[in-house]
Amino acid sequence: DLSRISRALLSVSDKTGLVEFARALAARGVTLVSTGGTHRALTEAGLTVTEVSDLTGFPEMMDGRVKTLHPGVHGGLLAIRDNPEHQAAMLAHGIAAIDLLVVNLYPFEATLAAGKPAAECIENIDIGGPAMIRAAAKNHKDVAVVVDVADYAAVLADLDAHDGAVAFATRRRLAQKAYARTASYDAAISTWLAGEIEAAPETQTFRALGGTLAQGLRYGENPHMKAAFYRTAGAPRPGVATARQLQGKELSYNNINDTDAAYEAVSEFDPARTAAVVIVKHANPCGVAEGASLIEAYERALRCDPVSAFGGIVALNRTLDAEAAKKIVEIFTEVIIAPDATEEAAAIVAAKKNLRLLTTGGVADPRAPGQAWRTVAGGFLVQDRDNAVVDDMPLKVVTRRAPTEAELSDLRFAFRVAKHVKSNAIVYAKDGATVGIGAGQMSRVDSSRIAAWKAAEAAKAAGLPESLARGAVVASDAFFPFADGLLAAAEAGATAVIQPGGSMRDDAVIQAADEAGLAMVLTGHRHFRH
Ligand code: 93A
Repeated sequence: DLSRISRALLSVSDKTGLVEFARALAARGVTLVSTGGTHRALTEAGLTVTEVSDLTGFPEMMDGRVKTLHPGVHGGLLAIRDNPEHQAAMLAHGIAAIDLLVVNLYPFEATLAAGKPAAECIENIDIGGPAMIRAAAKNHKDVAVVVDVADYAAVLADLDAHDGAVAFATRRRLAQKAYARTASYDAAISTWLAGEIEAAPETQTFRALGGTLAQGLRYGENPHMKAAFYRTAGAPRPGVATARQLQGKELSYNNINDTDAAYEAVSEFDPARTAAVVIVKHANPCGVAEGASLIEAYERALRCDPVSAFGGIVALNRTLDAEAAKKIVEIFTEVIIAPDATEEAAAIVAAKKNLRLLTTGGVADPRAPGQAWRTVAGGFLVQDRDNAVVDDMPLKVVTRRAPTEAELSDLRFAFRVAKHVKSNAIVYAKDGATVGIGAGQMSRVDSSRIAAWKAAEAAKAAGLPESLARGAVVASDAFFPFADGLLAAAEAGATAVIQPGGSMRDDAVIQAADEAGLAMVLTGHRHFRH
């Protein structure tokens, strides 16, 4: 798997570390070949270097636009070393094998960033460099390609460790990096050109993220913002991007965002175990419940916050049936999304012309790996999707009183929901239904108070004398930094608590729980959602 490096072609715009690297290669018996400016830098440093025109039989021409684009170079990079026909072709045409390619590209991105005129940006689009990089990377079985100054030292170390060869594992890693470089280089050029021709947003910024246009949108979060909906490549995940819209108005930007939140949340509930419904408003659940049937789950989810549910998104984890459909269409709803819908249910929904009905073919696996992106000014963040599931977490009882079986089941339910509520998230639950949700507050104690207040409001709306928080359990998406949030829950009537733990003041929080007679379990996992 080892091939000795005997000839290297160096062609670099960024000449940082070049002379030292070339000198180290020469000292190891490597013959050096290079292009105009690189050649000059090396000979000035006293090194012996062949000019690339000696390989091609052509001078560099057209302001350097054509210097390495020639079989004398590409044949040397692409020939398969143990292929007799390739060897014969090299011999017949006087092509010399190139074992190591060192290229960094014309500084297109830097030229653009410096605000240079278009003609200068164009001149800085490298053609020969990427062509060589891609050729060498394709032939990484025999050739090593270096596109980053930062890799010089590692390549030298590899040469020394392998008797003048670069190990296959290194060559493959370098090839991967090489294609990443040419891909990002072309993406930068394409994004720039899109901006130059004032393209629609769908061809501008978003292209760089990779994906195919699913739908142009009337507007974004607000009417003055243009927007588009993209589907990403890779294994399709049942959800809003892959769903079939059976009827209703065109989805809006906010609909898609909220429907995604709702379906990702309802996918936490295994349809083989229970029916479940999530009602979402503004990307937060305002009611979540399990039930023996979808209609039961829907009615219990609705009871949590019937006011907010108006104009909401309803996600179900089983085939929408007629009974549930009849109940859902009683109030104004924007979107219904489910794995499937019976014909009868679809007919009931059809009576509401605008109501969108989406079917996905199945629920998504909450444990599936994946990535989540979001933009920041001048960049974007990438992270793993939160695929931690409470059922997989060993729960640690930290209070004198352990939760009862019923409490434990509700604690898991509440934490499952809290994962899908914007932080700071506080979720009250009882008998597999949320009864009060506090979302998106800047202080945890405020979320606690809001959740408790919502539970009292829900009781009033249902004509019940006592807050729904009484006898419920409570989940917190992150640890309680102080005892106050926990005490607010106890005051509201909660009997058990689930939270990640890990606060400096865990001891004080546990003591407060004990004093209030609460049972508390720690998950060791945090579910921030910002
Ligand atoms: O203008 S090019 O696209 N045409 C070429 O044939 C070519 N070959 C190498 N640019 C080309 N290069 C690039 O020249 C390399 O990618 C490198 O960035 C630069 C090095 O030129 P010099 O050695 O003259 O400084």
